[in-house]
Amino acid sequence: MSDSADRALQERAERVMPGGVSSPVRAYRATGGVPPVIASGEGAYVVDSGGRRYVDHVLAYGPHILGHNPPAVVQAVRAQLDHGIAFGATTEVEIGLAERIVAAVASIDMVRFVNSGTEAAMSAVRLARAATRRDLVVKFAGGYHGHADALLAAAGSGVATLGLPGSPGVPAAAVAATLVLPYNDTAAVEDLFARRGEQVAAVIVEPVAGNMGCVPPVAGFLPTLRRVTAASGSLLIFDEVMTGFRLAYGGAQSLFDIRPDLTCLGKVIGGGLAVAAYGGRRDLMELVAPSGPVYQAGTLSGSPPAMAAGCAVLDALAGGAAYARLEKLGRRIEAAFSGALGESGVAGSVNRVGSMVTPFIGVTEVRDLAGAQRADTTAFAQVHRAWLDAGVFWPPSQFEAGFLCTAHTDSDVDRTAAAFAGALTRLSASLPGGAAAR
Ligand code: KE4
Repeated sequence: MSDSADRALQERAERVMPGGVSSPVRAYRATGGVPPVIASGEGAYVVDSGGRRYVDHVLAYGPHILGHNPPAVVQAVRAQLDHGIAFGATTEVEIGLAERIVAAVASIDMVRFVNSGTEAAMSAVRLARAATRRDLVVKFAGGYHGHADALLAAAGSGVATLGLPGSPGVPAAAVAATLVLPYNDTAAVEDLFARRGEQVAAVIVEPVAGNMGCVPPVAGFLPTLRRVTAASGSLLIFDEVMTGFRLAYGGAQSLFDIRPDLTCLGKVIGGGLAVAAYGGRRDLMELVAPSGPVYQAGTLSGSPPAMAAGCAVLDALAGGAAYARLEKLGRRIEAAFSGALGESGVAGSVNRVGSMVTPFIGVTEVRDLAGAQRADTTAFAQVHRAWLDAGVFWPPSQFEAGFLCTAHTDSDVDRTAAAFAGALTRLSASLPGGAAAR
């Protein structure tokens, strides 16, 4: 679509929705330009309102691991719609998705469906605080667990800092019991638990971070979290809203052989419909109302069409072939991005785990938020513009992960990489010595 037509729609949107969007990242404030207004999706592609087609690496920020509108998922949702949309009662399809999740994720004995990752994370934290009768929750700078007040804690200065409100409207009291540590800082975790472990209700962590760009855990980080929480009577919560069923059928936890006490899920388990969940040890989950006193509820939790979508997606993933394909595509795009950086002379690095990938521009190693923030976001914005011009739809922020799906082909990946390489060549020419490593 022409920028002018997109701009007209964007102006219409901005009159009635803050920033013209239903979620901030979609407004392209970090990269500039006019966000395409998307009309449809099919397989690995989206089409904007003017009919222009893009290779899609946003994939709705993770859900579409099979690509858009996979026939089996559409058929399952359509069949469910013929029976009704929502009943305020348990349905067999809901039981079916719960059984699939329990069978797939070793640490999950029971699961509760909610409607967003935010709800999943806030409920898991409430449950952990109730189960341990402690208030202190530890999260990591750059970790995103939705926008519930207690988890919208920004990292203050220093290493282990009490959370600062991450947004106006979040009262200091709401984050007073939220401690923020640097991701991958095993020493800081050891030090905190040596001093205050008995006060910690839970640690909540993305086992592979995806919200500061893709940042894998360093060796020893996750095992240390498991050890110190178990030793101090704290709980370990894996926020697998993004990684769950994306990195492996058993979640990232199966890749790293860690059994958290609670797990948050979302995105993939709903196939693009509004589904998330939290689950874990039976003794903990049976504290959740109505089995126990920990209150949590939701009008549309367990929405039958969404449950049907989730069952169809998990059935398509269960055989494992999808992950082999995603790993092959992931290796291809990672090698192409790294090669392009090397050939261009522009400093940068590529972080990837499975089908989550982020090329960082201007910084040669990213293992935490401070590292990610050293990236050259102006240069990234130029790369993002080049992707859009080349018909590639990539998350509009250096601090987001790009995604692959089973519908991507080698030539789709090559096209994305070629546009990346072209942008770097232009960058290298414009920045003496390329984007200097910082
Ligand atoms: P939602 O409330 O947006 O469904 O999920 C929150 C959430 C929780 N945990 C993790 C690990 C997440 O990645 C998310 C949401 N992810 C972002 C992508 N960075 C959603 C995109 C958006 O906010 O529009």
